[in-house]
This record gives sequence, structure tokens and C-alpha cells, in this order.
Amino acid sequence: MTIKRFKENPIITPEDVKPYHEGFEVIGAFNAGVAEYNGETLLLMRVAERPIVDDPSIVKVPVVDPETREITIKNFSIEDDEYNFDDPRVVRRQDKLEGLSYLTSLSYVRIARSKGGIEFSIDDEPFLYPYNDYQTFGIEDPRVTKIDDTYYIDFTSVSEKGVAVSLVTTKDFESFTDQGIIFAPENKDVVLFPEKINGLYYALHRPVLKSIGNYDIWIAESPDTKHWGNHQHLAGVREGNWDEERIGAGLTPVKTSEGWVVLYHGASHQSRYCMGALLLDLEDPTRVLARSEAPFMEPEEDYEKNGFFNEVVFGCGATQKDDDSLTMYYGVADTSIAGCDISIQEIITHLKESK
Ligand code: MAN
Repeated sequence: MTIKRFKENPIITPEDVKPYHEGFEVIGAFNAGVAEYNGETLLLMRVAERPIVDDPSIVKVPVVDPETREITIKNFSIEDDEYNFDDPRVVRRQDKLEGLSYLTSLSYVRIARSKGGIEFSIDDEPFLYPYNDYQTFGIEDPRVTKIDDTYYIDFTSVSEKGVAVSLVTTKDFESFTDQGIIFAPENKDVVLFPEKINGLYYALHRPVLKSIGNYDIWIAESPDTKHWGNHQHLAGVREGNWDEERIGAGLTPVKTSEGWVVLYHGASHQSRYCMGALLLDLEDPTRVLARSEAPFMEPEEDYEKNGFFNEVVFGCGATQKDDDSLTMYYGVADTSIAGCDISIQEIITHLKESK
């Protein structure tokens, strides 16, 4: 299958984004939800900022007060045995049963806008900035689904209470209405289907299991997008395969005559993130008709292989020109945003060959 990566890639890098916080640096502009609005492509970027540090033996952790937007910085020494610093994204308690883990950066959502879909101008102000106590460690990985004339934006809200999934709605990308938490901790990678199916809304979600089970994709239904039930297991990780460690839905499902095409990310035990596809029944999306055997996209380019967290392609959204052409915007190496053109027909062929 041919993935036509933009020759301009990466199209947005941390250097393009002015820090919102004084004394901070932008270390990532990535994992963007995508919307088409008023003739423009909007990227709802996850922007990650961290306090500038000169001393490499110190890790600074930012925690925000959602009311005042004041940030408290906790300092950790990498010599401290109580904590583990192996994953650059988190400071983890060695004994997870006691005390807290933290994030090394604070993420929020900022909008980049473009007429042509390649050159973007970036808003100075955040669109979604932590606004309640479930978001004191940040807001991450938004996905946008347009249903009728409303845009539904879900994202992970991270705090000491856990990683939950929140929903807001907007019609103008200036203001939004908070719809609260739709999936309790720990959950991630929620995408809403773009229309009701047999009178109900559907969403894919990814519970993060701690005692028994794996990081698999589930499906749920709702009468109103706020209350979700009738949860069913949809697709699991596959030991020994590229998606053996964790999987999560990426883009809003694309309706085709063959079924719903869901592009998802999968990671190996080494945390190498690739993209694969699922084909779900049009009338009953709890039925999986086909699934990628091999990924249709892997980290290949330098900007996909090297960055803050290496070897990651992570799609959260796309624009669709016609029945066949999808322009996917995807996070690369937890650092920047890249774009590529994909043929939906080729994805379907790839899925059929996987059966
Ligand atoms: C993982 C990664 C991070 C993210 C945290 C919290 O460690 O996805 O990027 O900040 O989870 O969601």
C-alpha cells in the first residue's frame, strides 16, 4: 500500500509554537484532532511544554491550578531511588501502590489553521486549557467528530485522580461547552462515530487495565453521547505481532460501502507505534469483518523514528476529499505533526488481503 507522505514533513514542529508559559519550552506539538471548518483545516494540536532546566540531574514536573492557571513545579533528582525516570514522559513511583506518578510536561490543546492543509498558522492562545481538577497534569490527544452541525471533541484529562476521557462540544472553535467525563479512569483513545447507527451513538474506547486483561479496544453505545453503556470487547492485542502491547482507535471511523474503516495505532512491547486498520459492520459496528495482519504504516522517516519518544506514528484525525482520499495528520515521535495521503480503497484491499 502506498502512503504518500507530504514532502514538507514534518509540517509543524515544536519550534513553530511559541510557549504559552514563561520559562517553559515547547517539546511537542503532536497528536492532533482534525476538523474541517469554514473552508479551513483545523489541527487541534496537543502542545506539551516543560520548564526549562539547565541541570540534567533534575527533572521538573509541572502541575497546574485550573482556576488561576498558576503552575507549581516539583523538582526530582534522578538519583532519587523512590522514583523511576526511564520513560522520558513520566516520573513513576518505583512502588506504584504508594504515592503518585507524574508527567514531565504539561499538555493542552492549541489550534493550527490552514486553507491548503499544508501551511498552518498557529493560534497564540490555547483552545482547551486545563479547566477542572481532573486536568491538573494536562489535556492530551484530542479527537474531533462532526455530527450534524456540532463538533464533538474528546480528549484525555490527566490528574492525580487518573487518566479520564472528557468531552466538549463546539460549533465555532472559539468557545466550547463542557460535557463532563464520558469514560472514567483509566481510559484513553476514544473516538465517536460520525452518525447514529440504528438510533444510537457509538464510540470506541481503550480501558487501561491494571490487574487482569490487556490494553484492548472496546465499543460502547449511547442515546446522547454523554451516557455510555452496553460495552463490548471489540479487538485485542496480538502477542508476537506489531500490536502485541497496546492498541487504541485513532481516527473517526470512515463510512464506506464495505463497512466502517477504523485506523488504529498499535504498539509492540518495545513501544514502537505503527498504524493498522479494522473493518466493522456498517449496521452492527460491534462485528469485526477484517483486521490488518501487518501494519499499513510504520515509522520509517527520520522524523518518525527520532524525537522525544522514538519510533511513533500516531494518527488522531484526517480530512476527506472524496470517497477515496484521506489526508491523515499524525503525530511523529511524540514531537511533531506530519501529513500523508492515503487511498481508502487501498486500505480496504489491504484489509481483505489480511483476512
Ligand atoms: C503515557 C503517554 C504520555 C502521556 C501519559 C498520560 O505515558 O501517552 O504521553 O502523557 O501516558 O496520558
